[in-house]
Amino acid sequence: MSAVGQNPMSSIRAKVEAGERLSFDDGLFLEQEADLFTLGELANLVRERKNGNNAYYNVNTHINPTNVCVYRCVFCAFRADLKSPKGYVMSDAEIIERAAQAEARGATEMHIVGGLHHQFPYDWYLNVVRLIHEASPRLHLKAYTAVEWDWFGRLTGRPTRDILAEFKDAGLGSLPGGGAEIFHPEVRDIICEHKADADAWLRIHREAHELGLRSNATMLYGHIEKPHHRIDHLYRLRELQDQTGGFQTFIPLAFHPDNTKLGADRKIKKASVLMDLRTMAISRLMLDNFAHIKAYWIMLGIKTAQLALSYGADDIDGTVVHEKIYHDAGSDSPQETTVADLRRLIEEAGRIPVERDTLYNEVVRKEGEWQIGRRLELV
Ligand code: V47
Ligand code: SF4
Repeated sequence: MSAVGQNPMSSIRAKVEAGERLSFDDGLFLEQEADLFTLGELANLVRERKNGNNAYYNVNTHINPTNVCVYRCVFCAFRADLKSPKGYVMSDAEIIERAAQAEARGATEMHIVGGLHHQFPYDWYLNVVRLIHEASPRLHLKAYTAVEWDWFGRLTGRPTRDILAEFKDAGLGSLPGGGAEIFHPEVRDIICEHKADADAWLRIHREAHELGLRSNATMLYGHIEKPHHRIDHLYRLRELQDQTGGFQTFIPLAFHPDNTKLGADRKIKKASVLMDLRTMAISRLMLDNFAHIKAYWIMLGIKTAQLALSYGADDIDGTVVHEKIYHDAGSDSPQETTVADLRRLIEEAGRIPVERDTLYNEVVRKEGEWQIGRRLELV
């Protein structure tokens, strides 16, 4: 019983029903004591309050121009050393061809992330965005994580704000949420010690928001982190969102241990479905100022993504195509799916499928063409 004699769960329920904010201790209580059904019930209440019965998807594609990376994050199965036979670099022609294929398939978005190559100058990364934007101007370019922006700053000695502005002029549309991992240094210093720290990640997203660029946020869970690290992570994101309002979607990412040093050294198994659903629900409850929570089907698998639509999630990401990060780390979900399958997945879960663009405008399709429709309200 709490100091005022009320069971913590009753007080949390009352706060959620009244639309009041949960505290750090409420979050810890949910992590440690709440049962899955209660978490699901409360998260679903918030999910339906913010997004009704809609479940969003998009038609997109991923491109990872290189996997060669100076960093050695121990959870990453995607990266390659400079001289490794696994390393690759896409040519300009391959990049343009990939964008043309995406356009031909009716994609509205290209998600661009990759390694930080030991030898490539700043202009190489800028050129990727320029090339794609000039060849396929209708594609929204959601490009480079805060870790990459931080690297561009280290390469050039320039402020990241100026770099973001230069990329925006070259065709950058928004920032993906990767690279956040776990902010708390007790964990970050072990799993990715050299790359952008929490302050740099948050500062870069703030700068992007101030320049009018929207962004996403992620959290990598199911490895060495403890409940208080996850709540601390959500808390820091909520604080920044209070100040800028620039985040669109939060995506909890389950650690996939295959072919990773972290998985091998600590003998970590992939998170259970229960852990996936609990994390989804707690994220929905703590991030009261985020409009959307994404159940990334490539990472969760289709069955768990369907369930997650009743545990706080309102978005399942897109058709994807050419996914590497999760497949290198053992994901057994397909690399791509069709719009018909995505819509069926959503309908089977009892939700209404709505195609969105990256910025949450409805996409209207007619006779093989697409147009931007009404703005899907952000709450
Ligand atoms: O930053 C890397 C994670 C992220 C592993 O913004 C791993 O819409 C689990 O951020 N197991 C990149 N996770 C992916 C990402 C993302 C994905 C989909 C949509 C959006 C969006 C963003 O993947 C990395 C890292 O946190 N990651 N390796 C692994 N073995
Ligand atoms: Fe490099 Fe990103 Fe992999 Fe870290 S997670 S090793 S920064 S590719």
